[in-house]
Amino acid sequence: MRIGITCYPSYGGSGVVGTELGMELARRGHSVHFICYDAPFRLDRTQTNVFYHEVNVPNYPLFKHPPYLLALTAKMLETARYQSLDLLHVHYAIPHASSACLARDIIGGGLKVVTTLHGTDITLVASDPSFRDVVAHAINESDGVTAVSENLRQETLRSFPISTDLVTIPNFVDPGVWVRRPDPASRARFAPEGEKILIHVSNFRPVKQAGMVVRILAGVNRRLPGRLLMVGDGPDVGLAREVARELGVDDRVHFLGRQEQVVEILSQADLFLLPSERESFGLAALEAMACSVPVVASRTGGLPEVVVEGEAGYLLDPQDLAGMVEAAVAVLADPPTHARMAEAARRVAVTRFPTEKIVPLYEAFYRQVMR
Ligand code: GMT
Repeated sequence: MRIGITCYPSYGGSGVVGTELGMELARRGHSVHFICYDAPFRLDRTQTNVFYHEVNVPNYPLFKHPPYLLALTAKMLETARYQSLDLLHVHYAIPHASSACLARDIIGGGLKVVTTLHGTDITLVASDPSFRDVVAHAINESDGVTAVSENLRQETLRSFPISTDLVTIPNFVDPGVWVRRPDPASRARFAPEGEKILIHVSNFRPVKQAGMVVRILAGVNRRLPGRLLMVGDGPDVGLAREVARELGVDDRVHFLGRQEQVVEILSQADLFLLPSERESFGLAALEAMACSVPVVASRTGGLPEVVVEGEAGYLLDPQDLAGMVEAAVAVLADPPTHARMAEAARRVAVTRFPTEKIVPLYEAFYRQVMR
């Protein structure tokens, strides 16, 4: 098939999923054309069957806001025409699905649109009443729509006037890439012998509760010595630093910023923390699990579909700080419990969410949409 993929190229789960999916489809022989305003950060542009088409947004003194939606539509149209695309697969409804539907309507038949909903496009952005009908229209006008968890599928059906089928296709992880590679020298750089390593990876948006992550570390530290690695960047890094200073644990929290080699860092960690207010799936938790890192997270959104409770970790109410501290200590303080959960985390990740099982679901879905 000849497939156009649009996703946000910056750090964020939906961009990662769109990019990894496109590269895997290319490995499977499809021609994959990325249509984005920048090259996605995980994209290998030298890979066979992978092409990149940059969206150039015109600027003119009259425009207070550059017309991204229309620039994207124009690039989709051009790419679909000259590369004879069969379908456009857009990740994140806003505004990608609207652009794709418009491009298809201009072409007038043949081209299909598949939209994948990732979460905040539905739960946060689209809950603004003025966006609601626009997003619902883009979903209803798509030729096929997927959601990354059953919870997100249900929530979309509850919150929007949807007249089309939504199919759940979960996110995935490559078990050969995301695998624990212990390295005592690297571990020693983060924590002295005998101390536990907790880790959080995110874009530090308010929904991730980065301050709460630091509070959990402080609570754990009252019971056993531990360090916290904060990987990623975003608006709440400053807040998390402030909480660390207030609680007197700033020398125990390492802000590592954006990292390319996340597997290496996860491989040294003992516990992953994700106390988000909402999380439609929790790709970062899945990647940690694949690296045999148990998870303490919020019981919210799609997380219960990923982190099997009591096996791969523990889930608590997003505001239950004491409960999260207790759960973290329960995993960290007892080596047999930790070993059992680390093993289960890896097993769940590689048996339920491996690339080789999930990507064929997208291929089958494309075939169904094309029919
Ligand atoms: O987490 C974010 O704020 C970014 C967002 C995105 O679209 O990049 O992530 C969403 O999509 C990911 C990939 O499907 C999911 O793993 C995340 O759970 C989801 N984030 C939220 O629902 C908050």
